[in-house]
Amino acid sequence: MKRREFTAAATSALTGTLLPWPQQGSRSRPRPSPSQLAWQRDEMALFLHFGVNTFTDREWGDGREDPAIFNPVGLDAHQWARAARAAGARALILTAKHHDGFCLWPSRVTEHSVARSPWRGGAGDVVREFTDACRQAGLRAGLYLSPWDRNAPVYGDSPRYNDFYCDQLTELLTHYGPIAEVWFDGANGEGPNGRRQVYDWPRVFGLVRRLQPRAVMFSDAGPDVRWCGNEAGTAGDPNWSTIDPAAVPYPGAPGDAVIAALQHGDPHGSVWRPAEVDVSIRPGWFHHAAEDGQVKTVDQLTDIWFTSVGRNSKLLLNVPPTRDGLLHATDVTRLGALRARLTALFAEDFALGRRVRWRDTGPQTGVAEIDLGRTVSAAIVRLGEDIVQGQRVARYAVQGSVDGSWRELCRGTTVGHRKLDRFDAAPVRSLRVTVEGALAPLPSRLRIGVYGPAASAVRNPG
Ligand code: FUL
Repeated sequence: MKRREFTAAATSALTGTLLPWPQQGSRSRPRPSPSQLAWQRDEMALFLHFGVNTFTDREWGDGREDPAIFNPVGLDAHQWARAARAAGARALILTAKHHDGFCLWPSRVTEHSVARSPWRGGAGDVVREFTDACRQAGLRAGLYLSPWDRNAPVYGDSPRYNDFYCDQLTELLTHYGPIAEVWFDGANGEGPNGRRQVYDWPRVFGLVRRLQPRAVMFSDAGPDVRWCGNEAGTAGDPNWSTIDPAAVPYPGAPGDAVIAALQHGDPHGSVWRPAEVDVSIRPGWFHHAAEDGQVKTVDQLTDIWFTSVGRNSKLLLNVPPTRDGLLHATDVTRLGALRARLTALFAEDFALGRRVRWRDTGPQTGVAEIDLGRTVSAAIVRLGEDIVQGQRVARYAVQGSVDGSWRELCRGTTVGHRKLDRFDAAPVRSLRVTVEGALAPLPSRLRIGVYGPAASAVRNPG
């Protein structure tokens, strides 16, 4: 499908128009690799933006920062890991190097690093403390290595910088044990010599694959996990985990069609490349004391959960360490409160253990009915496909009834790993889920859960 056709299809799906879904052999549908599957099943990771910007109060450093400013005297990576666990996150990603080029580990190919800072007498290594703490806490560790480097003199001198960048990647991927995710952002500005770099992405991707074959690589262009197209916490709807690789040719590729492809994926895409939703708990990515009063509320974070994890994405929630090297108390409390809210919301699945009666209504459509055994107040429906087999559902509707007269509770497009719908609380005794369209026959039934309204769930965390 060409880009324009895809955009039209996505728009049409958004407005609810019936789309003629072409039949495809189920064998030809892309499926996730074991690493992509593990990545998605984690559902949430924390993102840690930390570096010289933490000390200059900036979001983007210019590469001329003095390493002497980096001195997070109270740094305790175990505190980061504890907060991640309390939030229910299963992985953490650290900015080993941001655009300013300052390395949080003692890189051998530059002096612009922790080795020139007063922290731990110049003998410290944040990447080491971070990866050790993750491992001890049973969390997966990921690293962000900004391709854009405003300090490296060879930046813009393309072959030399590509060597330099691959040397840094090699250090990170060979000295710190298993790395679960390597994060490439799309920013690509000028270096200190005013020149722009031409990155050698095939070489970079090949190197990661060789050194850490189990790691997933994130970028606009994957290859394993794609950016969702915004930093607001919102995946697209629909959201296919498949995409046409030609739609986003390289990280940072501009244009509305690129953003649409990142948001929605492509039902006919030839590769499995699910979306990751990166968003900060604060206005900025780095910690700024002036933003301590602007930490997102539990309601806002819960909304983000529904528009990310609840739309077949993984949530990468940024929680930046302060100059002390610790997560701020407000952020830590908020993370714990988010987990408590989610636990309360999903405490009781009224459909659990109830018999699901499926009826095929066509080669790719079907209806499920569940008698809940009693009348409940329903407010959330959770659907899930067995994505080991790929993603197929394109359109569905959910109805509820108390006495045989059905009323629609919600409807939607894609499902994938997890789809969450909220609606005004309604009394429901029987639930009906109709798959109105799918790309291919469903290899297995949808997982269906139904939950009560937020207010009562919070009052009775159960
Ligand atoms: C972007 C960067 O420019 C921001 O500073 C931040 O790191 C964000 C996650 O990625 O490309």
